[in-house]
Amino acid sequence: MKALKGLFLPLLVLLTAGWCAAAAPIEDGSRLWLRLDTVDGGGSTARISGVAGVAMTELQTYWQGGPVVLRQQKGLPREGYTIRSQGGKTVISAAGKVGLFYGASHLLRLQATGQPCEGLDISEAPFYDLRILDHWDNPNGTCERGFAGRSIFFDPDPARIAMYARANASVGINGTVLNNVNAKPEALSAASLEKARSIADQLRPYGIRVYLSINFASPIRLGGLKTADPLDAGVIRWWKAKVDEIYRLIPDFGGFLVKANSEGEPGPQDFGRTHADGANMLADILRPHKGIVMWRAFVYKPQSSDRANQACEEFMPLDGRFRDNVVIQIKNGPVDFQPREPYSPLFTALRHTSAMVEFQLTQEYLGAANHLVYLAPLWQEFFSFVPPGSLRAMAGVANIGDDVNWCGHHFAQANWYAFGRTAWNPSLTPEAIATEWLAQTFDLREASLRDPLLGVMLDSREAAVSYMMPLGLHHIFAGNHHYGPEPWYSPRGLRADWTPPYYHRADSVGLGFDRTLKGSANVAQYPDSLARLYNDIETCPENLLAWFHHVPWDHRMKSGRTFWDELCRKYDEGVREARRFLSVWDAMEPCIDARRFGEVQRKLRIQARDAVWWRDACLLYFQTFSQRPIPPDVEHPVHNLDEMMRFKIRISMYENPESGYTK
Ligand code: GCV
Repeated sequence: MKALKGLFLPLLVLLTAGWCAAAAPIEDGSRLWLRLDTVDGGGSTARISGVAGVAMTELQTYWQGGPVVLRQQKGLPREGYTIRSQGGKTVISAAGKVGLFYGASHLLRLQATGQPCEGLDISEAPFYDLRILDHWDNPNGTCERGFAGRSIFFDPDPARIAMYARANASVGINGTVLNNVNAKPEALSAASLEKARSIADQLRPYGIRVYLSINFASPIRLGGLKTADPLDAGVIRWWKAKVDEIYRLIPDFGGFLVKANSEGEPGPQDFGRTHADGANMLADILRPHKGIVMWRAFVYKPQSSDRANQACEEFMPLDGRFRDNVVIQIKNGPVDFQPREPYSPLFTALRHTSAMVEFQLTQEYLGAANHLVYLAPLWQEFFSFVPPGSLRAMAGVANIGDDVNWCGHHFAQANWYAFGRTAWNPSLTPEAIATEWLAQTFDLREASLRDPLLGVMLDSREAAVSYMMPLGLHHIFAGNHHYGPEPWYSPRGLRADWTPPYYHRADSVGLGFDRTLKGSANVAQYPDSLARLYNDIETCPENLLAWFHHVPWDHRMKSGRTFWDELCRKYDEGVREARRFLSVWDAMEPCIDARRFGEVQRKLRIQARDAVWWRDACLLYFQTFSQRPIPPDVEHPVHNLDEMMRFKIRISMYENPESGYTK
């Protein structure tokens, strides 16, 4: 079917190209999905009446339709809104100005996506109260795992920050953590706080609250104290004074995000205390200001037998011991934002503690800003196991930088957009969100033009899993930067859980990490029905097989093929998909402005090339263990394993990928 689509698509697009805007003007992507033309001055002011504020400005600038009334109305949910067509007018009602902006954005979205703007009777309220972007931005302006340039907060450009605020609020994002979870103590210095105040002032009209990541040892490293023990009176006084200082500057400050006792960051355990001791100390100080603590559960130590077990091991004994203004922020999977992981069992294990999910928008493990990978299907997969209602909030590690197109790849903007829309309403389908985004971002409203690209977006995550690490493989990335494949990476002396062999465990018997009851018993952290399913190699979902099992090379798959043959096919399928994405895009040329078309095309070529590199590296390397031939109907590797193993990817190669990977 896909092959057929590949054949007919270019023809179809050419036939329908007449519907595309002829010779679309050059665009650089800086307007994101907010590309409506501005309304000519006159008249518009009179058409928009009611409550003054950002909603009114937005409508005055972009709304092309009839009169709109903005009305404040008691009794509606705090950030919700209604939109009703009444007597020739459109009435947007909300409890406050932020709700009015959300309503105005929705009306403009209807306009931009070509939907009816009359006969409206809409009532909306956000599913989560907290819809937060976590920036991993450093004080020196770099962004950890950022692939879209430097931090927009380093030397903030007011016009850029205003656009950032509009964009976030247009999809309902209402919080932003300004700095990296690997936080420097100076994040709380007077100068940093003054900068945070200025950003907070610019974001406030759009309903976005500012949060900060903190370094748990700040009382020592910034305050000059001898300890950061959370039960020490002097330490508590120091934090209280610091929190008071913050709230004097930022009265609606949201609270702290904390990475403690993880990957070398300081934490309460350094002083013989627990995560709960640390989190509660901060929570008590923040409470009078209505601030919260987001305490991360991303913890693992080198000595443990299975990294995937550790969050439950550390946090379950503390269940019920956290204050109610503490939320445990848990990555969607138990290891680390891999292309596919099962959900983190901590979500279903915690019973008496608030939890929020942390997704990663920046594509640390998904081809950086070079690969088109639409993430909403990954989030939907997560929500099929962890009901949205069991969580208090949703956070996403931002993929935003000072690149002109904000995210490094035009399609990475879709992940920012989809994050906001999903946090607003997790029951929106990835398809519905992508459809909205394509209409707004590329003016693709005609189904015949849009659908092939929509298909690419929806298939892109599965394709990346296939060409990177199918069938439950995980963390076989190149050391440190996580861009390309290095399943062999294992420098002497490096802790084992920072090397791919720890995760894939390839040997002459098979491939994969035994997490069954006979192995690390990770399956036991899941509810019984899932534990049973995952524990048995015959019932374990095949897309997680090597996650939970050490799978024999000749294990019979549902297709009737051996595991080895299936692995070969999956890798090859990923390569074919990446090539298909490129051909779909190539056929879109008549419909897309030249600059964005060329930029995306270059990235898709890189993606297709990288997919071959992944397939070749992994299959040739695993073949040294399997000792089995690559099936004849699978495209054979074009690279040589020794050369690939000798070759060291340098960061410049994925930041400037056109320099190429080969010697
Ligand atoms: C911010 C992974 C990433 C780190 C990141 C860490 C975390 O280990 O590689 O860059 O640090 O996760 O989420 O804390």
